[in-house]
Amino acid sequence: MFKKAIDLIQKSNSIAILSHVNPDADTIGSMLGLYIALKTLKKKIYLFNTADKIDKKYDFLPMLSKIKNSLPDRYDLIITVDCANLERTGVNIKNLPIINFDHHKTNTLFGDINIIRENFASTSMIIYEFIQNSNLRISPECATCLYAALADDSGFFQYKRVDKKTFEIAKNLVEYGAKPPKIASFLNQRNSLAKIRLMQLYINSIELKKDAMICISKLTVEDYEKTGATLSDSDTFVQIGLSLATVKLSIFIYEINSEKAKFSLRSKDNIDCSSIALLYKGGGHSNAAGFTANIKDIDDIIENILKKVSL
Ligand SMILES: [Mn+2]
Repeated sequence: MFKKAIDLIQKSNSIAILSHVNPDADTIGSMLGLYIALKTLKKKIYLFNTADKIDKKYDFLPMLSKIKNSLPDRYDLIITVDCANLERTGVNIKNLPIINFDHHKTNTLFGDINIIRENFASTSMIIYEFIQNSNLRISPECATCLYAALADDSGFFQYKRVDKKTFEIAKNLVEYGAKPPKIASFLNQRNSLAKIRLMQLYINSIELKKDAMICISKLTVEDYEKTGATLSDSDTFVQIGLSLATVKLSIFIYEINSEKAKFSLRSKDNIDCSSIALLYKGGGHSNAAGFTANIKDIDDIIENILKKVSL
């Protein structure tokens, strides 16, 4: 598969690399790491994300300014990174070959070449293996992007899929020049007061259900407005609920506008979040998944999840 992918890349003149909507460190870091490695092939490469502006949190990643929210009219190959389905790219794609690099359990195998590793803690680990197998070089800049993606997507080496291989790749990326303390500090120690104030509202909203095994929390549009925090400021709040000793499933619902809300799910042990998310046209991993719903349906959905989930 790696060989087929690099052959297809070699044959193409211009390539669009697509990352997912509401970008996280894995999709951004994988895209930039791949870009930096492929740059030596002297192809025309476009980097795309739907966001108007990428979160400041990622401003330490090399080449971040190359990511645009528009694409040229023509390019002859698409590469997606960390996208479980094509809709996640936010791009309407017709009749172009696609290479799909991803680690989501719910990946729909939409590519012509699908390189999926469900057991990997990040998509950037797949990009690392691809670069190594394609005889491309991993520069310190590339290593920084791939390491940041790996550290962030694995919850800094905490989540379920972290294993020997995760550390092997992390170790190699450090040898190639990634600096773990610096990257951790860039990602985790630059919070705004607005974010901490929003966190306070998140914590206040917590309700425990089913013998305190399910944590439900909510933030409204108004909560974001009055604190001045952004949607991405609340990206990791769902983990706070999950950190409670008794909680096995943390459900965080946040309004993204006056009509729609996002459900973010995190679980411990064998509770499968992705199967819940799939019921509502979402997706994800077994311990981390999400979906979008109408605000008016929130209560019904919560009731339904409480009824269905077995703990
Ligand atoms: Mn990922």
